[in-house]
Amino acid sequence: MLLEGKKAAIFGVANNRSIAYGIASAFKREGAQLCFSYLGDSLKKRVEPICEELGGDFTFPCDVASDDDITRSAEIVAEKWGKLDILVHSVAFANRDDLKGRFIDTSRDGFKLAMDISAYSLVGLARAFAPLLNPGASIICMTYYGSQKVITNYNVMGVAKAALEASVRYLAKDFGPANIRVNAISAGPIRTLAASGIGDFHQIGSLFSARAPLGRLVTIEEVGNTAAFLASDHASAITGECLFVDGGFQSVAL
Ligand code: NAD
Ligand code: 0WE
Repeated sequence: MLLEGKKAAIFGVANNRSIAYGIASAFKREGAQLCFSYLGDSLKKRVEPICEELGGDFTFPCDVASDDDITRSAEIVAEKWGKLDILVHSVAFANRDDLKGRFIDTSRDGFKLAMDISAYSLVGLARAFAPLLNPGASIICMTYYGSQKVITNYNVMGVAKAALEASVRYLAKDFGPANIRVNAISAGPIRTLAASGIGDFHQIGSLFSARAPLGRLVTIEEVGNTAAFLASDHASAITGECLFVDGGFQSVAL
């Protein structure tokens, strides 16, 4: 087992279709101990059964928009476990109205919100959890190709993901001397809660499958297996990197 004896904190499970659920399942299979954050009381009811199903140790509330919540999360994990080996950030949010129409119409507040929840939160979590992270620890976040090329309607989320990917590189530099690695996984489109909140997923899926060398969508299990590798000691020289789990889509132009 790849992750035996490692402790992982997972941010971003909403239900059993979440990418974070696929990651947590792979971690569990590889022998990691798990804990889960949830956003608000409505998600607590969903995340607690998932924590039980996956044999997790505990859950805790965290709205990543709140510095107090982030600080408290690190305190809870420190009280329960002392140290941590893996931190998974699988969180993003923008106003629904900003994920359609023209990017130019993004308001200052909409821009700030997307950047705060989807990019800054990685920096805030990394700083709060830094004192807990063991040498060899791994921080992993989720990104999307709309950060690098224009994907219709992804708009302000593309800008926020570009900031997230740059943050991964700067965090990797800061954490390197402590032998802590920071990486992103760029997943192809997956029908999750966040993806069904957008208009025509069916069309995005068809266009994606038609271009991707593997000719199909990717699964949360495949993202989970990649995350398990990145979190493991087999990836001990990989940091500041963005790994595509996209069936090769990103490598094809026409
Ligand atoms: P999801 O809806 O299952 O997960 C998104 C999570 O973000 C939810 O658990 C939600 O509670 C959490 N969240 C939102 N605002 C928050 C806040 N203020 N504080 C704490 N948590 C908050 O959807 P998903 O597709 O699994 O998304 C997970 C990550 O994967 C996101 O970063 C997303 O951008 C990324 N991603 C998704 C796809 C896709 O096609 N689904 C592709 C590539 C990358
Ligand atoms: O990162 C994402 C989704 C992020 C997201 C989704 C929502 C929907 C509901 C952020 N905020 C919200 N806010 C809501 O109110 N993905 C990679 C999935 C996704 O989103 C798209 C996509 C794909 C793929 C938006 C436009 C076009 C394609």
